[in-house]
Amino acid sequence: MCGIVGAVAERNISNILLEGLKRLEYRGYDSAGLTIIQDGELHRERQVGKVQELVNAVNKNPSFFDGRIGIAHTRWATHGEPAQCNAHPHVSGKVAVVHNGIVENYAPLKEEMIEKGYSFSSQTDTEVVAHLIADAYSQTNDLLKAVEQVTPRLHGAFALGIVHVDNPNVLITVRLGSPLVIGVGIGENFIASDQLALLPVTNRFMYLEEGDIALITRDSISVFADGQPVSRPIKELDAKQHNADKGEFKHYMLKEIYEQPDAVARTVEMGVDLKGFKPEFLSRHEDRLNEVRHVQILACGTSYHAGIVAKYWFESLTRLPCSVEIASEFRYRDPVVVDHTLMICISQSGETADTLSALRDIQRRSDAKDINGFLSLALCNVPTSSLVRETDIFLPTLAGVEIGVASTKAFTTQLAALMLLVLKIGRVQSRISDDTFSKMVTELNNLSGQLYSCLKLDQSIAEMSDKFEDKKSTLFLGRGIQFPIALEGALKLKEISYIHAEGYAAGELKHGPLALVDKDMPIVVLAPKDSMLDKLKANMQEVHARHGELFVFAGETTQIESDERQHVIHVPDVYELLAPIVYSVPVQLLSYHVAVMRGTDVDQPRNLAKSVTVE
Ligand code: HGA
Repeated sequence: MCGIVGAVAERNISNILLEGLKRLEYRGYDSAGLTIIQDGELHRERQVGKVQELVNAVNKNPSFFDGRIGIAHTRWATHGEPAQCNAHPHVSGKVAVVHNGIVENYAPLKEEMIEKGYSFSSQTDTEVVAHLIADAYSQTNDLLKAVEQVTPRLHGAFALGIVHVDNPNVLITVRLGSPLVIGVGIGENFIASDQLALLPVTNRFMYLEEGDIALITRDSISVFADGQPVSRPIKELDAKQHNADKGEFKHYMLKEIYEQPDAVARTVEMGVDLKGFKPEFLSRHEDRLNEVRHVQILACGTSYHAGIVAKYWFESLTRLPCSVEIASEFRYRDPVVVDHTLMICISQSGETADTLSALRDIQRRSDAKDINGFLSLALCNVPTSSLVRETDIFLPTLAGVEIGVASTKAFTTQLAALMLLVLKIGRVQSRISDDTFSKMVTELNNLSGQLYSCLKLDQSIAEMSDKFEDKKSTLFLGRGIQFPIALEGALKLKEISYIHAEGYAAGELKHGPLALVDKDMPIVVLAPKDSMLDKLKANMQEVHARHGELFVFAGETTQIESDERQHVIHVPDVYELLAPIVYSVPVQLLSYHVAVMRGTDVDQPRNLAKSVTVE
C-alpha cells in the first residue's frame, strides 16, 4: 500500500516518476504527488484521485517539473482523508519526504515539533518525519546523519524517500518494515516500493534489508546498517517474466482470470510431472518436513481462504492436525504454538504486514527456545519479498505479476502449490499411499485443462450476472471443501461490485442466515458432484421453500437443473479434492461481470489497495 518512486539521473526524471507511479497504482490510488529539485527549489504537485490527475497537472507546465532528482508517491490514506493537503510528498523547508507505512508515535513527536515552532499543514503521520529531518539537518548539516538520527525515533513500519534542496545529487531511502528496492542504472539510480515500477528503466535491483539506510547518487549507492557501511548484492531480473500489460483485455482482473490455466500448470509443473515428484522439489527440506507434527497457516483475505482449503487437504490426506488463522488475530491473542509446528505464511506480495508481524513474533519465541523444531514456510508470488527472506522454506506460486486488486490467479496458484506441499509432507512422512499419490498426480496434471473448460462458461456467467444488478445482498453457499470457495466468492463480489455478500457453510443456513432469505435475495451455490452433494441439495430445498432465488454452479452429473427460481450453470465434473481450484473460476467471473455491469472500478476498487503493507 502506498507506492514510492524516486530517481537521481542526468536526464529529466519527471516522466520516469509518473510512469513508475502508474505502475504502482495498484498499491493505492486516492491521491498522488511528486517533488523534483530544480534550480535550488522544490517543485511540488499533488492531486486527489488517480495518478492520471497528477499527470494532467504536471503536463500543464512540464518545464516546471524538468529536474534531475525527485520523489513521487501514490497514496492509500491511513492518517488523514484523501485530500491534497495530505498527499505526499510532505515538505519541511528544504526537505521533501515520501512515506509508505505508519509512524505509530507521530502524535507525541508532532507535539514536540509544534513546541519547537514547526507548523503542520496535513493530518498525516508523515509530515512529522519531514519536520524531524529538517530539524536534525539544521544541527548536523548532513542529510545522511540527520536521517540516521531521526529513524530510531520513529516507531512502526515504514519506507521513506527523502530529498533536500541543498543536496541536489543525493537521494536517501530508509527501509524498516515496508518494501523498498533500489533500481541500479548506468549513471542513474532509482528507488521504488516494487521493482515493477522501474522495469522501463532498469532490470538490475538491489534489495535492502530491514533497517537499511541508503545514500544514492547518480553513480553510487552506499548502504548503511546500524551506521556501518554494508554491501547488498545486485540481482538481474528477466523483465519478460514481469509483463504488466493488459493486452486485449478490458481489465487486468479479466486477463488474470484467463491466465489461470497457464499459471496453475506452471505451478503444478514446479512440483510434479506425469511420473510423480520432480527430484528437486523441496528435496533439501525433506528431513525437516519429516519432523512436522502440526501445521499452522497464517494469512489474510483471499490467502486466508486458500489456507482453509489446505486445512481440509492436510487433515484428510495426511491426518496431520492443521489450524488456520487470520494473521491479525493470531498475532494479538498470545497463541499456543506446539513443538514441531510448520508455520505456513501465505501472501501474494510477501509484504503483508500482519502476516509478517505474526511470523516475527513466533520466530522470536522459537529463537528463545520457547518452541522446539519450529519451521517456517513462505507461500508467496514475489521471490524477493520480506516473507521469503525471513522464512526457512520458500514455496513459490508461479502466477506472474498480479495487478488487479481482487486476487484471482494468485489464489488458484496458491491452492495448487498447497496441494503439492500436502503431498510432499504426506509422502515424506509415509502418510499417503502410492495409489492416492498417483491418483493425485494424475488429477493435478489434468487441472489446467479443466480450468480452460471453465473459462468457456464466461458468456453464460455474464448473462447470469444481469440478475444481480440491483441486488443489495447475496449469500454464497458451499459445503465441505467448497465452503472456503463460498467465502472467497463472497469476498470477490463485495470487493469489486460493492454488493454485500456473505459466504456460508450451507449446513449453517438454518442457524441464522435463512432469516435473510426472501424472493429478492440471490443465493449462489457451489454444487460439484462430491460426497456432500445430497446434504447440499437438502439445503437448497430449504432456500426453495422460502422463495429464495438460487444461482447454482453445479457439476454436470449432479442432476441439478434450471427452473423458474433456480438458474444453473453446469461445470465439468472434477475430482473432489481439486474441485475448489476449478470452482474458483466461475465465482471470479460472476463477480467480475456483476462489477462491470454496475460500472465500478474493477481493477482498483474503492478504499482498497493491493500489497497490504500496513497493519
Ligand atoms: N501513513 C501515511 C502513508 C500511508 C500508507 O503507507 N498507506 O499504505 C499516510 O496516511 O499518508
